[in-house]
Amino acid sequence: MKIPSFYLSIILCVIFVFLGIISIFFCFHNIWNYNGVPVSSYKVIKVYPHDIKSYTQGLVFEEDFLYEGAGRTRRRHARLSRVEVETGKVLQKAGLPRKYFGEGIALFGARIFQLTHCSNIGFVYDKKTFRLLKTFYYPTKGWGLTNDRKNLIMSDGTSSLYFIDPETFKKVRQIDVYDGVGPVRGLNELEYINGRVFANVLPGNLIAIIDPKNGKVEEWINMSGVLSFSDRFRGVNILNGIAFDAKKERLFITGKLWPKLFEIKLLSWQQDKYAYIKHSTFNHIKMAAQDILIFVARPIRNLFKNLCYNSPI
Ligand SMILES: [Ca+2]
Repeated sequence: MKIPSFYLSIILCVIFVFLGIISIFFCFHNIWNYNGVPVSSYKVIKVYPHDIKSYTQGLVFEEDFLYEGAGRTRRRHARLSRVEVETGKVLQKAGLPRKYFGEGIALFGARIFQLTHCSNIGFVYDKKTFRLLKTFYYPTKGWGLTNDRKNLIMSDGTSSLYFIDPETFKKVRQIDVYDGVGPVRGLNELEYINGRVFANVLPGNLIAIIDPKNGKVEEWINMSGVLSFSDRFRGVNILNGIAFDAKKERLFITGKLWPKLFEIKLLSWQQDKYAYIKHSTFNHIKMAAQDILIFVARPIRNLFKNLCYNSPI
């Protein structure tokens, strides 16, 4: 039987519309829910300068200043810095010996604690003078660090968070972090905010908001699109700095070698559906466009780099 071309066109149109709807659904289905957990978006409130040579591994805010722990790079030792927020200017610093790769930091009373990646050794400094007071041992890798006013809370790149006594450095307890699917591995930089642990998860652009009593991820923040195309093109690394100004309720975000520090406001799907859809959809489209541009532009840039390198001039 021969199907008339008119009806064939109608059938094809219906199939294409159906496939289009399915594609859109799969593109955006995890905007407001990921692994069975609600996803929040964000809005940038203010942008501040950030040291592009700082391989950020830990970030804390206290009494008008940011404290930043940075890892070792080819040209720089790992270090601890006190930074002016508005200008990004380093006001005070302490370097680690070359053999150590600096990781997460936490402030506790008059002391600053800093982890190292694979050396099983942490450093304790006087907060005012940055004088080294002592070192301490831990058996795991060191990634992120924060505190809940009682214990230090530490991550090691797995799905575990360790609660450590800041006087004896003994483990008090341990929780395993999970979402609706299973364990959440790659927990990295941490920040304790209003009774919850914020942790960025490696790899990706997601920050987990964790209940420290049981390890349950209550919410995700999708940080996609926070860096512009030109900023991402500089060879920046991942998001890895979360700090909170409790007095003014300012949430700061930055990353390894990022040129900017962002003050952001969370946009919850439950609280403001319109703002959430507007911002998260825009950020997803911006991120996808940036990825395509970078995918196309990088080989072209590398080609010109090689031409310059081979030039006799
Ligand atoms: Ca932090």
